[in-house]
Amino acid sequence: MTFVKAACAATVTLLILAASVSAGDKVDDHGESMAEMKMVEHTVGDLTLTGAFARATLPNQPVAGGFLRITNTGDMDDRLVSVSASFALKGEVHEMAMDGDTMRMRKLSDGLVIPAGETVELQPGGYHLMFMKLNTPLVEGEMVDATLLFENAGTVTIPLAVLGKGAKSMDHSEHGS
Ligand SMILES: [Cu+2]
Repeated sequence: MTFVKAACAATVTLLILAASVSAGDKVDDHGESMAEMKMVEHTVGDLTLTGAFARATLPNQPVAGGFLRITNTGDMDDRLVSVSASFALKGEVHEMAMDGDTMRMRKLSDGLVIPAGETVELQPGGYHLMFMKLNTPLVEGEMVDATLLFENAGTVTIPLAVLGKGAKSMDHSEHGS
């Protein structure tokens, strides 16, 4: 499972980068570079969201995945209930799970719990945002907004950096530039 190890290494790097950003930093314009995006964090209630990205899509590709890290600094569990975006008619929260010998994704009907004091990764091969019935392709290098609804923290709209089709985390963005 070399992929898992690689993902963990990326997590450590990103957490170090994230730690250098003061808690009050909020970036609302979409002009930041990809390098700066790695350090951007958005806060809503007790939640801190970092490293948000989506994968570029081919024309007519009906779905796209979205990924980010969610840290709950509070002492109460929260729950990612739903996701929406203007570029897709429908958004869902998905997980990957074994179905017999096959890895499949499926909708988390009850949402994704973000336990108090913990960090949950939405990453390729695991939990992810699923954007369906896209009305426009996602183009590498662009930024797109997605709106997340949390049970306690409420609603937050964050920019997703659109990375290459094989991107596994924000850490891989340098390879395309
Ligand atoms: Cu999915």
